[in-house]
Amino acid sequence: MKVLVTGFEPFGGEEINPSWRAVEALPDSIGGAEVIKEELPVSFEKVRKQLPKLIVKEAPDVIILTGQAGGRPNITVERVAINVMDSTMPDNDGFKPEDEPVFEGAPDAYFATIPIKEIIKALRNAGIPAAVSNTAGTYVCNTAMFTALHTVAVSGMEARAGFIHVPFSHEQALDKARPSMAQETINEAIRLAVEKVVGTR
Ligand code: PCA
Repeated sequence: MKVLVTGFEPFGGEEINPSWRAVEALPDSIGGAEVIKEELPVSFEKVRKQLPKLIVKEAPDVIILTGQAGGRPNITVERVAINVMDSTMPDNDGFKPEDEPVFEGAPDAYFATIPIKEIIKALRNAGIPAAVSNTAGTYVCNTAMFTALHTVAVSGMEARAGFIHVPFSHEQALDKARPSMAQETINEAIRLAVEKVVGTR
């Protein structure tokens, strides 16, 4: 079995992105599955172009995308991706789409195909605060989740795919008065999530 796990580069003036830090720290094999790690650009355009190529090239059985949701206090497993790009904050290319589809003519939405409740249970059992999120927003993370699920759907692959948002790490929140989580805990959450998905059919 092969698992593709992605994190994002920093954005919004941050020096790090705890999602990529967590992915980088993953072992190369989890639960007997090979782990492929990739850092994605915070770019609507590049994600829509590069992620489908990466998925087709690697042909993974499982795709777990991760990103930073600064301001959320817990690990959130996304339920749904919508066919919308809408942002007041420019991406790292300076692009600010308004009410545009991720892919013209694609379905309005896709549900995650990873077992979101099982992942949350596993995290809570390990003492890590986690919950379902019913929106991945309309910024680059939602676009990445939508792109992955759409790529799997149109290419007739069997891969299961989903998205996990992580809070700011403590390092990022030192001067922010915003919720944050230890990077080690974020790392453990992503590792446990991968292990859970690999272990369920
Ligand atoms: N979080 C952003 C994009 C990249 C990231 O890590 C988001 O939630 O859309």
